[in-house]
Amino acid sequence: MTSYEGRLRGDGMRIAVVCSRFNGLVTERLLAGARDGLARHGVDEASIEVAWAPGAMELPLVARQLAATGEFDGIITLGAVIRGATDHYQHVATQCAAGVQRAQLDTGVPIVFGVLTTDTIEQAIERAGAKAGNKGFDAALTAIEMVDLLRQLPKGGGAG
Ligand code: INI
Repeated sequence: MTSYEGRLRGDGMRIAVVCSRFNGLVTERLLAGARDGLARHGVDEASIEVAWAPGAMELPLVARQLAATGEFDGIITLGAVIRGATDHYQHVATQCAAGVQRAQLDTGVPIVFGVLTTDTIEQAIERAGAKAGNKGFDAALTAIEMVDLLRQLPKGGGAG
C-alpha cells in the first residue's frame, strides 16, 4: 500500500499571504498567527510576501493572480466575515469561500481558506488568538501540509 501525507516542514517554501483590511483588528491577529505558524515550521521570513485586499470578497482574485505568477508554492487567505443586520454577510462569506476554492482548482496552487465567519466580533477575536486558537496559525500549517502533499503525489494531467 502506498500512502501519502503532507509533512509540516516548510523549509524552502515560498508562501504568499493575502489579508483583508476589513475587520483589521481581527485580521492583523490572524496575520501574526500565520507568520508564527510559518516560522515555527521552517518557512524563511524572506520567503513570505503579504498582500492586502480591501475585504474578504476581494481575496480570491488577489490570491488567484499571485498563484498564476508561479512564484509561490502556497497561498493563505485571511479574513473575518462577521454577521451584521443585513444578509450582506452571507453573500460575502459564500462568495469568498467559493472564489478561493475555484482559484486553487483553476491554478493547481494550494490556496488556504483562513477566513473566519462568525456571528460577533467577540467570537472572531477568540478565534484570532484570544482563547480559541488562531485560525491564521492553523491556515499556515494547512498550507505547508498541502504544498508538501502535492509535491509527493503523482503528477497527472490536471492543473498544477
Ligand atoms: N468584508 C469582510 O471582509 N468582512 C465582512 O464582515 C464584510 N461585511 O460584513 O460586509 C465585508 N464586506 C466588504 C466586502 O468584502 C467587499 O470588500 C465589498 O463588498 C466591496 O466589494
